[in-house]
Amino acid sequence: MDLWYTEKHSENVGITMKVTKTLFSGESEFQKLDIVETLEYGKMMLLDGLVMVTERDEFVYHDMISHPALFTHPNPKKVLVIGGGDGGSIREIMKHPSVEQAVLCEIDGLVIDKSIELLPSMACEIDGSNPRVKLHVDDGIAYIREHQDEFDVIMIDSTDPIGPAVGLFEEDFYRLVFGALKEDGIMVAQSESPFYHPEIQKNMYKNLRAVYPIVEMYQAFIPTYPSGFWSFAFASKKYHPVKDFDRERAKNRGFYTRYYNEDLHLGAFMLPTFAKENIAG
Ligand code: AG3
Repeated sequence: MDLWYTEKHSENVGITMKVTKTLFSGESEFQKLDIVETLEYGKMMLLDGLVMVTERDEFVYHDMISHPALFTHPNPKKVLVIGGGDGGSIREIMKHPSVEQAVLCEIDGLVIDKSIELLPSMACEIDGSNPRVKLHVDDGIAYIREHQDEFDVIMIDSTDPIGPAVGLFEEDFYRLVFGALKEDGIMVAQSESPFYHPEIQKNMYKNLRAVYPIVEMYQAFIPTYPSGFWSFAFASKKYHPVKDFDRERAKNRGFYTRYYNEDLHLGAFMLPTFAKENIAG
């Protein structure tokens, strides 16, 4: 029997992958979680039926949610990830020797547990083996409220703005994140597909601009997400991701990144016209 999984990207379009095995299928109090084995993309995690990560292309997302901010900030020491229970973002953050502590605040403990069990290539730094990493199973909004003026970089590694993630796209939340950052802090958030989600983007960037003096969008190629053309929001109190970028420092980073590099850092902030239009002020 052939088994295929489809995530619908619009009413009439979707992405389909051949599945060889279901490794886990269950439900937490927040959402439905499935981890399956696919033929071409390795293991794949779905939340409420939406593709979160696959082993084959997660390197793109996790490089790009973490390294642009960590190479723009001159000395990131304390980093917070909201969401990101698969651990991929923390894995990349841990490559930066300046980082003394990374905190993962994920609302759903089931996502963390199953990632440690079934996705060790991503969860390798959240399995308790790294003393620089702290885990909190908690609502990100509640956590941020109690940790003001603390972080150099905060990453919002969320799902789409439906279900438990809705609040992570709102102005009030961005204001709380602003407060949780030190005076030169940077926030990054996954910001959906410029091709399929212009309305979400318009709203999200408007909300960010109401709070941060520097707001830029950058892009990455992620084949298993809607349209493959994905984006991130860079919101900052002081440092500009292009003007304040130290190319030499990124070039001499001393660790391997399969997607990110010092040229791409700059290139990623160059946007096609339609994407600029989505978020025009
Ligand atoms: N974050 C998921 C981005 C949204 C994907 N959307 C979709 N497939 N419709 C992934 C978390 C990885 N750490």
